[in-house]
Amino acid sequence: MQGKIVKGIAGFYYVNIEGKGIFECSAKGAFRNDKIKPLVGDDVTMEVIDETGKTGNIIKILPRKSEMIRPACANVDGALIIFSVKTPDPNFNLLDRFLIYMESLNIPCDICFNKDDLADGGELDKIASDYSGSGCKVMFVSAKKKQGIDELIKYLDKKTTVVAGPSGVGKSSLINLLCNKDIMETGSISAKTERGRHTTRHTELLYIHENTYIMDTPGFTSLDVFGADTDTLMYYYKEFEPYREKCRFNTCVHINEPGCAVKEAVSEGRISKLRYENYSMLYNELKNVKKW
Ligand SMILES: Nc1nc2c(ncn2[C@@H]2O[C@H](COP(=O)(O)OP(=O)(O)OP(=O)(O)O)[C@@H](O)[C@H]2O)c(=O)[nH]1
Ligand SMILES: [Mg+2]
Ligand SMILES: [Zn+2]
Repeated sequence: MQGKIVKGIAGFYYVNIEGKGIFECSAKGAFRNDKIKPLVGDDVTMEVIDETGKTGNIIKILPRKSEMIRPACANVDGALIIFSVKTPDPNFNLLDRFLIYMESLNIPCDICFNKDDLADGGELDKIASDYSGSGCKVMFVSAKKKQGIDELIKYLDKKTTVVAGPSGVGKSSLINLLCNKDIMETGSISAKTERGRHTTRHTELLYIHENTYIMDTPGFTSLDVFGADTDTLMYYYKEFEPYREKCRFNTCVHINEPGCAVKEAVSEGRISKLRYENYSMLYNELKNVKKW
């Protein structure tokens, strides 16, 4: 039997077998000697001990395609960063940090903006245009109005996708719709603070349909700029690419240098001002880190 580990709790692994459901398994297999610890997302072979009681034993961990540390998950195909267009307002600087983090791990990353029922067309167009050069697909959905859910399901098809985003943007609400049941606990936002209630605490892979899984993660509120330094940060901004070679100095980091083609493109509206300001903010932050 082959299956996928969807959850690990206290030495037990929960393995989903296509068409049969989830089996509680111990891991007494030979791989114990190989110093490999089973991870959520691992594809495994297992023997069924009790078909009705749904227990089993993991025999072997199949070779991993990839391994992600935070959150811990094997065989992740992609990340979907979820933000809301309102309540809470998007923190685009945080969004860029997520994108940089995922790209530094070589995980393909796209963006889903939820709560599009709360914003007008102009606001949505602005966001779409700001991220049109980022290399990420940008989707707009509403969990409340159940809009865009079919498109999301198509997007996720046959992949294992990790979902990340700040607290309160509606990650769990969307996942409940995608899985067609109330699995994830959702929280209401306090009107005063506009902050979510941090309802998601552990990581678990949820089965959507054949070979299609999604992982909810607890909301992040801040994140270090992983994977980038002052020399490499610019490469995470794909929209700079057509201009980079045209700067007067080939060492240009597009901050204060004269004759900078990137800055010129920003002032002419060919590169999003918001994205450039994020770049410049993160650059200065990294520069200060280096000084320590
Ligand atoms: N207006 C509107 N509200 C939504 C939408 N989706 C979710 N909400 C509300 O937003 C609040 C937070 O939703 P959750 O799904 O718990 O958010 P989360 O991202 O899982 O939050 P954490 O688990 O804290 O990270 C809840 O009150 C939801 O009812 C939407 O599309 N539109
Ligand atoms: Mg949640
Ligand atoms: Zn430049």
